[in-house]
Amino acid sequence: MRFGCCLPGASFVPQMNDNAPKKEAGNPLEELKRGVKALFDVGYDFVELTVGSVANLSQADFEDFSAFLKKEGRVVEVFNSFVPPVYPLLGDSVDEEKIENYLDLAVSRVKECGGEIIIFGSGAARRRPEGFPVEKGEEQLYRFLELCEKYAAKYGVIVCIEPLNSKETNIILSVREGYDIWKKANHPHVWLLADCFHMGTEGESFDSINYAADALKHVHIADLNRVIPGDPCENGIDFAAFFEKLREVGYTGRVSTECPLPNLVEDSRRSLLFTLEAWNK
Ligand code: LER
Ligand code: MN
Repeated sequence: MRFGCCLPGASFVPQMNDNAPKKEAGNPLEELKRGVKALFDVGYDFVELTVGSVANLSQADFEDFSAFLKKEGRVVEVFNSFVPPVYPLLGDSVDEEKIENYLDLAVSRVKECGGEIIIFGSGAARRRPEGFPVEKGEEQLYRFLELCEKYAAKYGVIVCIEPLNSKETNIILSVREGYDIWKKANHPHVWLLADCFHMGTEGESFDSINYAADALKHVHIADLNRVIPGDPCENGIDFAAFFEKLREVGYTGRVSTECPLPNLVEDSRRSLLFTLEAWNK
């Protein structure tokens, strides 16, 4: 098992902003470098960034970031928040040409950073507009998964479908549903993620991990309300039970903490220590 941490900054709840680095965060490039270095220094095995944090950089800034990774001897293995809300994937305003241009740039940059996995949560982009026909929305979703396959295969990465919760979007709200869609889509570069925060928020049983085991390629962890694992949380997630499930199905992939971390070093370290202890119990 390898433990990682999502670098907060650009939002991990895509509908909260347009996936662009926040102005008040200072220079986004320098923030990014500082954040990546800090998480590795804390002791994480890998770091997870938003796709936007590299896709939104100017070409010069992106080259600077790539050079920084090389100099540090680091790669960024996982990227989340694949598609910002400016590229709706369902509904009447889907613009496939724009989506493809974005995917080509975004996936190529992910690959250049050493990325192996891209997480397709993107709750706002994949939301079915109110009143839009369900079947048509489904068709568009499967069409988007075809595009995922096309660009993931082109650059040699995989895309994981992320089941979310009903506050964030209105399709793929359980690991079971994600698994069924994964199976039907049947693309060699498209897989599945389980996020215990969304499962807990929707009241989905961890038994779904058994159901979806053969599709799982990534895991996110946070307690309810995105509380840091191990911090006080009323009626929160039973991480021991969640990890037991992962162990039971033989999951040996990556697990990322995905929480707001106002004190990056301190907060991320606390999560890592708790997680290691819970896993090794
Ligand atoms: C959003 O709630 C989330 O869990 C992220 O991983 C989205 O990509
Ligand atoms: Mn997640």
